[in-house]
Amino acid sequence: MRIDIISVLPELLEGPFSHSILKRAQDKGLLEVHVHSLRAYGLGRHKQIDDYQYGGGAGMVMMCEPLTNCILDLQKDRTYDEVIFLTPDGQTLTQPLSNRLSLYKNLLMICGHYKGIDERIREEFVTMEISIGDYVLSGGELAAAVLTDSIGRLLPGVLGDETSALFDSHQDGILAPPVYTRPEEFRGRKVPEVLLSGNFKKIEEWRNEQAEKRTAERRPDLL
Ligand code: 6GU
Repeated sequence: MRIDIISVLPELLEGPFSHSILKRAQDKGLLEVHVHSLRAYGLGRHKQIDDYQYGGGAGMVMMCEPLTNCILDLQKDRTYDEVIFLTPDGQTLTQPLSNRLSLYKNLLMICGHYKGIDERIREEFVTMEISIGDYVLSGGELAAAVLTDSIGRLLPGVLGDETSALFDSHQDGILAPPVYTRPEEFRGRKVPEVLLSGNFKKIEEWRNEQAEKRTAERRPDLL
């Protein structure tokens, strides 16, 4: 999969993809992430990308022309399955949505800043608008990083143990059960006996029970 990200602050996206699982995904050739600076498409000597909003009001709006020129440039080389605008008024990201997006070949993500982008860019180019939750971030970059991570880890071959994404919290619509490692006893707290039993049927049953209990207690809305 290839993900292109348009950003006014590309530096913000240098870290998240350079480590751990997403780095390995890129090293293995399973994922390509390309960050494009919108500034390069800015207007005039000052490379202007935002302007005052019509009708007045505080906050700048990202202009049509730089975004259009950048999007058209990228669309010359490939067809995008979705053009995603990251915005707090988009649909909320969920695991089923990440699962669906992970099946595509080319995604284009646009990070908003300031008061947002000119509405006509949304009408003209954007096919999908995604929020990562009901709170406000300073810009779309961190949301694009979250979305890219959640998609990237689902690509076949990215996770060492092919099945492990299947057991994540939310993957079955429920939370993951508790897990333990050595030592067997920590500050008087023992690892549940069943996990030491070697009885894999019992262990599986216990994990299912715990997952359901945890979900009922913490996220009854998921059940
Ligand atoms: Cl996608 N962008 C911004 N700026 N804030 C957010 C968000 C996105 N999702 C949740 N809050």
